[in-house]
Amino acid sequence: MSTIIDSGRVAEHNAKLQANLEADYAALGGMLQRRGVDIETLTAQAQTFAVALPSWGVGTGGTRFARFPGCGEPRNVFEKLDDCAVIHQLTSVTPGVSLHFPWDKTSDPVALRQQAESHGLYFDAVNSNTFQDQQDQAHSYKYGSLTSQNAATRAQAVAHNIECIELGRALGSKALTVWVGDGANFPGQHNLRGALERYLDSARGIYAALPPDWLMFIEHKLFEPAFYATTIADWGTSFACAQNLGDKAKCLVDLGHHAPNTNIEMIVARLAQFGKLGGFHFNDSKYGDDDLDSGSINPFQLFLVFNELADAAAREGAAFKPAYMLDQSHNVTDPIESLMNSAVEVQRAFVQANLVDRSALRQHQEANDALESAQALKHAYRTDVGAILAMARFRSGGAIDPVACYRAIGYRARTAEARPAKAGASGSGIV
Ligand code: LRH
Ligand code: MN
Repeated sequence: MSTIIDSGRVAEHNAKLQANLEADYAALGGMLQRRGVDIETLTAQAQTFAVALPSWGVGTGGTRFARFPGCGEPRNVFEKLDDCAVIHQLTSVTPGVSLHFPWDKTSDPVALRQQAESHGLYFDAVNSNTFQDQQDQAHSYKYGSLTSQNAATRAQAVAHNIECIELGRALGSKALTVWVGDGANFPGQHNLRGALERYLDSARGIYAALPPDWLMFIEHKLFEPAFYATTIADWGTSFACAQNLGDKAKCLVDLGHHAPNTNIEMIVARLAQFGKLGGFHFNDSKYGDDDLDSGSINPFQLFLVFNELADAAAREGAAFKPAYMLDQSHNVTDPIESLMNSAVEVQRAFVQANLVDRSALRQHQEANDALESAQALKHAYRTDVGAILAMARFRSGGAIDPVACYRAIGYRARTAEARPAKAGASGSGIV
């Protein structure tokens, strides 16, 4: 496997931190042993964890107001892949990359696949885009795509999704994520049932084009860009559509796509119970779809989501494999640093959830001992598993401290040299 960063520099970095890591690891191991927990089991589990990177997240993001690009921005999908390779090399938990079309469209998918494989990367779910009009597009999506009143516009949107499947097949992907911003800004603008009927009719066209071993992820979102009614606004609508379409249709939960204070972990439990939990877009938010770094605002919620995933895995075993992906916008940080940190925060929630004593929890629940039930979760959540995450990285060839190693190596300065900024690169929005 070829690496973007000289692995000798990573070893140099680790050599300075190894002794402290082993001391912290031994101390944590001792403490967990007294709790009847074998630290090696948790570390081995941590080494199996993987969360995919959003190709659109390695460039600086923005809002409708402005985007302030950083230096060394990736200018095409090949450079985005290089940055993803750096993140995986240092964290060892991000082998998958989720592409977005047409932003990542390439005339040479074979070369792209070879580059990915040369860095030990693979392509996770691909994303279609019928929320923007492309240069030479025949029909505008201003009034919707899969739900458009105009049959030719719907057909165009279905054709785009089928093209995404073809591109994904060439890259080895096995799933298509369909998020549409379709909706209304005024009461009365849409016949609400009619819009969903048109959505389902179009989605059946996409579903019919899925290869036998592919999945289609329906991503719900409460609002934005529509601000009165969004056609696929919540998990209930997404679930009903996935049920209606068939076994290859599943629901994707983007943590930022819910009203404030929504009990997202309960949505996860429900979708898992009915076999329709396809995957996640992890991020964090305070108000709307803020796309902030995972675990940066409400890490306890992230833990509670993974607690439900651990419960489902305990029930369904290895067959339970939702797709884990990040979907974030990095407006004020180095995207590579934010993605490394976020991947580790998601892995942290996974390990903490595996630390929950499920049999004790069940006993407390069956005894209606609300306090001890809550404490059983808090006990795991309050455990600092940092040494397990660092040891998992170290043993998998990653960096003990990815951000410190990345800064010491000066990769960003290198890309700033190699990738002169594109004129007029500012502007707004993502990518
Ligand atoms: C919509 C969304 C969707 C992507 C886009 C980049 O808000 O979460 O997953 O297509 O962000
Ligand atoms: Mn998303």
